[in-house]
Amino acid sequence: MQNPVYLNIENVDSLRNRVSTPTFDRDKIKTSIAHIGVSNFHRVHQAYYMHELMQKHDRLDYGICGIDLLDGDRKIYNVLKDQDGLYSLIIKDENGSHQVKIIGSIVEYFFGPENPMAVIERLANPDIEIISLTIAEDGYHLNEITGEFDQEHPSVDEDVKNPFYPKTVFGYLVQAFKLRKLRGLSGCTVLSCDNIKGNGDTMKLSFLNYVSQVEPELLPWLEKNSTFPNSMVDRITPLTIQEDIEALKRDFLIEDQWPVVCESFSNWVIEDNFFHETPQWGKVGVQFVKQIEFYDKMKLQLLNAGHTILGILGTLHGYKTVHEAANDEEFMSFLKAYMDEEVIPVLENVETLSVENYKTKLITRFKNPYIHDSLSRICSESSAKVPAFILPTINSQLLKDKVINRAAFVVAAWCKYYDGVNDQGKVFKISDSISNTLIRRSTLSHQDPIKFLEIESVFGELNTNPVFVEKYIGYLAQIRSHSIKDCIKNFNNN
Ligand code: CS2
Repeated sequence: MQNPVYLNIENVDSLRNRVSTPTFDRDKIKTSIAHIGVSNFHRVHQAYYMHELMQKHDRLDYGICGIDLLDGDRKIYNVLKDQDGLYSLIIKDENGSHQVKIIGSIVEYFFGPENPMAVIERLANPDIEIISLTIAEDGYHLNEITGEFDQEHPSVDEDVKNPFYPKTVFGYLVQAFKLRKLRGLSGCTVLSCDNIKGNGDTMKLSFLNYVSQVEPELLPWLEKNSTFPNSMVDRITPLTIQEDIEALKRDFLIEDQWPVVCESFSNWVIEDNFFHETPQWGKVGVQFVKQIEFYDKMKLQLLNAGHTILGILGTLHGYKTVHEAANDEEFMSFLKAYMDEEVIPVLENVETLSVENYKTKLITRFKNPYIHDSLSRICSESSAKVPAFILPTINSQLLKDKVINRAAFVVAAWCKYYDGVNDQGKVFKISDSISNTLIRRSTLSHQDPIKFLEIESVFGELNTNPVFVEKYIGYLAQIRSHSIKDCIKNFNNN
C-alpha cells in the first residue's frame, strides 16, 4: 500500500489522479482580497468560490491573503504555512457522495499577534481592493438589542488606548486606512461575510463609531473611500473531526492537518456596492443584487433559527448532531410548524424568492447524515444567535398580534438549557461569552421565571410584553416538569 502524501505545493501535483487539484499557475495569482478570519466557513465558501474562478475561468486576479487576529487562531495559521495555503475541501451531499478538492486560492497568510505591522501594511497595500471578514456574530461588539456598537467592550477599550498594537478588526482597519490616506492611495471595499442582518451596514456602523473615537479626522476620507456591501452567505460547515482527517488519509492517501467538510449546497448574494468595479464572480454563481434584506431575513430566520431550535431542543433531549435531531419526526414537525406559522408569515415580502422551495431544501439539508454538525457548535454563543435569529420573528409576530407559541417555547427551553443537564441525566458543556450571566439567570428562574427574560442585553424589553411573558412562563413550567420530547409531542398533537 502507498504511503499518504503530505499536502503542500511540492506534492500537490502527485495527487492529481486521486482528487481535483489546482490546475492554474499559483505564481501568477494577484492578491486583491485580504480576508480576516480564516475560519472553516471562509474556507468552504469565499475561498472555494475564488478557487473555482481560477480553476474554471482562469481568473487569477482574486487571490486571497488570509489573516487571523486572535491568539486562539494560531493553529490555522501554522497549518496554512506548512501546507502552502493548500487544504482539502470535502463536499458531502445528501446521497452519500463525497468529492474532494484541493483549494488553492489562499496564497498568503498573516497572523496579527505575531506581527501586527505586517498585517497593517498588507491591508494598506493598493493591490488589496476588498477586505472581507468572517469574524463571527460576536466580533462586531454590538449591543444585541439597540444594535449599537459597544464602546465599552474591553478589547475595544484596549485598542483605543494602544492604537498601534491593535487587537480588534476595527483597530487594524483604522491603521490600514490611515496609511492609505497618508500615502495618497485609494480606499477599498469592506465585505462582511457573517450571519448578521445587514452585516455590511452593521460593520460600517461599528467601524465608523470606533473611528470617531480614535481618528475622527479620518471620517470624511472614509466616507468617500470605502463601501460596506451587505451580503448573505450560506453553506453548512461542521467543525472538522479526527475522523475526517483519518478518512482522507485512508481513502485518498492525503495527509492534511486540517481539511474542511461542507454540504454541496452553497449560496452567496451580495449587494452591488463595491468601491472598485463589481467583481466578476457571477461566473461561479455569486449573485449581485440591489437589495439584500429579503435574502437575509429568509436565511437568518429559517436556516439559522432552525439550527438554533434543533440545537437547543436536541441538546436537551440528548442528541449530539443536527441530523439526529432533524431526522426525529417529532422535532422536525415542531420545526416545520414554527417555520410555517411563525416565520413565513413575517417573510411576506420575499414571495418571489420562493420561500417554500428554500424551506423544503433546507429540511433535506438539515437531515444530511454525512454532515456531522455538532449541536455544541450550533449552541455556542447562543446569546448572540437567539437575538439575531429568533427575536426578530417574535418581535414582528407580536407587533401584528400573531402567534408566537413555538418561539416562546424555544425561549423557555433555552432557559432550561442553562441547567446544563439533558433528559438522559448527562451534563453538557456550555460555551458562551456571557455564560455566567445566562447560568445565573437560569438558576434564578427556578424561583422567578422572568429573571431569565430580564437579561436586557439579550432580550431588550421582551420581559414587559404580557402576551409573550405568559406563554413563556407556562412553557417553562411544562419543560421543567416533563421531558423535552414529551413537551414537543404535546405541541405536535394539539
Ligand atoms: C449556524 C451557521 O452557527 C450557526 O448557528 O446556523 O453556522 C450555519 O451553519 C451557516 O450560517 C450556514 O450557512
